[in-house]
Amino acid sequence: MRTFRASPLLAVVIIAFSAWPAGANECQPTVTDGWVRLPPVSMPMLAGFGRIENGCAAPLEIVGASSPAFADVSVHQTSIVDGVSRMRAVPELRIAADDSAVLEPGGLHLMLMQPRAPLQAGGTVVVEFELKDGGVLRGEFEVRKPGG
Ligand SMILES: [Cu+2]
Repeated sequence: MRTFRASPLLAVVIIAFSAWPAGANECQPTVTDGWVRLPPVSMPMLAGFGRIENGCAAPLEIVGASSPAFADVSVHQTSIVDGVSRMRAVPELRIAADDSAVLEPGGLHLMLMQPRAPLQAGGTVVVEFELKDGGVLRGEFEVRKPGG
């Protein structure tokens, strides 16, 4: 294989195959186990839960969210203050490198306001998280009946 070292094209191919898949796999944060809680009666406000995993070497900074299925989406944090459950908006959610954020009832959640159409159990809602660096993280959330 005397031509091996002399081929610039082969070198480019090797670099492309060794660098590209690693970058695509390791440095793309993901949304897993996403679901939206379908209330027993129609409500103007729903909650979404799931897990945002940041497998990147850099922190993930979420500064906004939107969905084609809702007029307004924001990240909220529920906490108990003086025995009363309250929630506040989280304008910037920072997830450290190799860490994840869990959105669950009673804690962090997505606040989904004013559905554009009635949601059906088993359906999917897409949410796009807006990142501080200008990127977008897309997540899918399954619509579930309470207790279902
Ligand atoms: Cu909320």
